[in-house]
Amino acid sequence: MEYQILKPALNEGVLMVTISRPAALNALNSRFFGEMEHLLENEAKGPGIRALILTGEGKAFVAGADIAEMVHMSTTEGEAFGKRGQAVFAALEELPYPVIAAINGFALGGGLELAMACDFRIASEKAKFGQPEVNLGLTPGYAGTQRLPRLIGLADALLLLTTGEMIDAAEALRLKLVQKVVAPEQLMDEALRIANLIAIKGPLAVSKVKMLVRKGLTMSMEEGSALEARHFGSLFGPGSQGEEGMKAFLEKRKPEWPAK
Ligand code: CO8
Repeated sequence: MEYQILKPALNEGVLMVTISRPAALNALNSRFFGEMEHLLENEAKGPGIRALILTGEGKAFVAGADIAEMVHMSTTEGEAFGKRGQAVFAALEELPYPVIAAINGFALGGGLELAMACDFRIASEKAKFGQPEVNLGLTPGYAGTQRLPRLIGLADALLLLTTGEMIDAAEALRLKLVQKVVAPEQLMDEALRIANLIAIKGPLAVSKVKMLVRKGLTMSMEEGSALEARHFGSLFGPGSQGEEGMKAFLEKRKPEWPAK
């Protein structure tokens, strides 16, 4: 597929994906979803990928779903557009390695929903956040009503969702909607620094940590702990990544991770 909106670039195990439709503030249209579906099935599944960074070109990360495309949709089309986006964001969330949103500017509506489907969010001091759907007579449609309260709690989520108010990066940090705020010129360096830190760790361990934490949130303490014990055990044994990591420590050298 020839990409028109996404710009993927792979460098030392880190897949950087830039959303580039700056004339419409990177608003999410059908073309975007088609390209993202393709990227998630192809580039993102490439061997050796340890982290993905998602960012936007220009003054927006993403200013929402494309209002010009949505305005004429019927009930059925609106529901289908929402479900397609939900499936794409869920597939992004389920990638077997961390996904980092590097939020350079506006992250509004579907744009904030996209950022929330990432594992963590690093923001520029210039970034702005909001769920302004109610201004348009809409609700969020890409699981924003579900992810926002899970990330920042019930009342703060309802406040943002019902007022549609835009907040700045400092307020987003206070709400723990983002994990770090940096100067605009440091944004990509910081996102890359974190991705590179992850990229040298035990790949299976990182992947399992992500899965265990995410799955565990839907389980009881007992079920989650049992799942953890099973996966912990699976990292031991001859030729395992756990054995290599522990041996490397004892032999005072860097690990060379085996494939499994
Ligand atoms: N969709 C389409 N085009 C957009 C969008 C958008 N979401 N946001 C901005 N644009 C376009 C503008 O129309 C404008 O185009 P043009 O130059 O052709 O007039 C261009 O981008 C630049 O925008 P502005 O001139 O408005 O730039 P400003 O710097 O003055 O303002 C803002 C920036 C504040 C971000 C402003 O553009 C804005 O308010 N945008 C809309 C934000 C918004 O309401 N987002 C939520 C959209 S709804 C949504 O995301 C629902 C998700 C779930 C969908 C479920 C499927 C059914």
